[in-house]
Amino acid sequence: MLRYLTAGESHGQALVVTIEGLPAGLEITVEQIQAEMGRRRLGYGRGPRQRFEADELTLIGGVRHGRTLGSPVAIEIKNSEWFRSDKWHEEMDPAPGETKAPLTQVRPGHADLTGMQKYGFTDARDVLERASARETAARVAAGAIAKQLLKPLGVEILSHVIQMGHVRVPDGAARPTPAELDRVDDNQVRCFDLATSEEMITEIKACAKEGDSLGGVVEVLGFGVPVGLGSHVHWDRKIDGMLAQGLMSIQAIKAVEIGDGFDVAGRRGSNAHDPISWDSENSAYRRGSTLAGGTEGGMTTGELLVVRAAMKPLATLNKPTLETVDTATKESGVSFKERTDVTAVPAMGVVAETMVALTLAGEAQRKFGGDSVDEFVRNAHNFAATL
Ligand code: EPS
Repeated sequence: MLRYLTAGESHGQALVVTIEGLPAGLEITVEQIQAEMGRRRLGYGRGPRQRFEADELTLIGGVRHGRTLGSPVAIEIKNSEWFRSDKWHEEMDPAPGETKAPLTQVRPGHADLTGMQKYGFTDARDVLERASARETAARVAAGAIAKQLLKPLGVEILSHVIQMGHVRVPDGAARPTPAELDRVDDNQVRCFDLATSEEMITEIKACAKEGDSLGGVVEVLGFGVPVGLGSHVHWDRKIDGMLAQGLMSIQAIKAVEIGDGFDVAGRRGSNAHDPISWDSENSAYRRGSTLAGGTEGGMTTGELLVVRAAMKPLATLNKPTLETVDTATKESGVSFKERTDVTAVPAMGVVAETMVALTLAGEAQRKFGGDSVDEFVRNAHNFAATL
């Protein structure tokens, strides 16, 4: 079983992540992890912070001479923001004391108000520092390792943006393959459809001008996923449920779709399922379409995994207009101005890949087991040979 835990606040000194349950002998380097983390900073529409956050990381446990030891892997990611000014040293100081500038005007749509009520805080910063999507940097570090574990099984995971605000790629547009991932990452909005990506950028520019924010939808694709991850036997072992939980846990995600979930709901049964055939050349069963998104009965089918995640427009606006209340005075006003991104949808795709990778890697570990990577891969190959 793969477990991971992140800690750290957006403007604190660092983020940390501990990953437990990795087999020994997995090749890991700082550069590999750094490359994935760099992908998370991509995307037109991010705020100024992404330009100076270097996501400088240190492997502080579980890896020796470029290989995992089977012990927990611990990673620290410094927050460049902390080192840039004294402001955050004072604001986020762990030593006893108090802030001179509590935030009391809560942002609608953010965790601020409910978090303050739940934890008994009078300063929204006590909530928003942890609720911030900065935390996903630590997840992506863990996800880079999960991808590395899936690699010898032949699994590759990628994402692309299919909707930005109201601008959506046309139905039936081509999907990128792993060989085309660079083309996606090179695109300013990580959209594979060039014409649509230009419309998306126009929309972001228009939105930025008005100090507003944009949500959107990403599609995550899993190539080479083994048959039989997850299980039909218990509600909490169903792979689609686990994928949905992983994706819904990403900041600002409000909906998850497996395959063509919402479209399929409106079809007749005779037209809503992926037909099965026998491919005698490769001695394998095939599905003729991807309506089910590569899962049936809570298990992966071995076909292309297709999952989508919808992100709401960020609740922090560069030009606040949303009505809210000051929690100290109970007077109404507009929510406070905080430096922010116009949209984080392109970056969210990389985080969504991470959550899919961590979910699949965890289930692959559960199914194939093994204390070393060799044993894990051998078990997977032995299973595949029985199909
Ligand atoms: C975020 C607001 C912005 C983002 C941040 C998440 O940060 P700041 O307010 O410090 O400029 O840039 O994202 C990251 C720092 C990151 O690494 O993704 C928010 O409110 O969630």
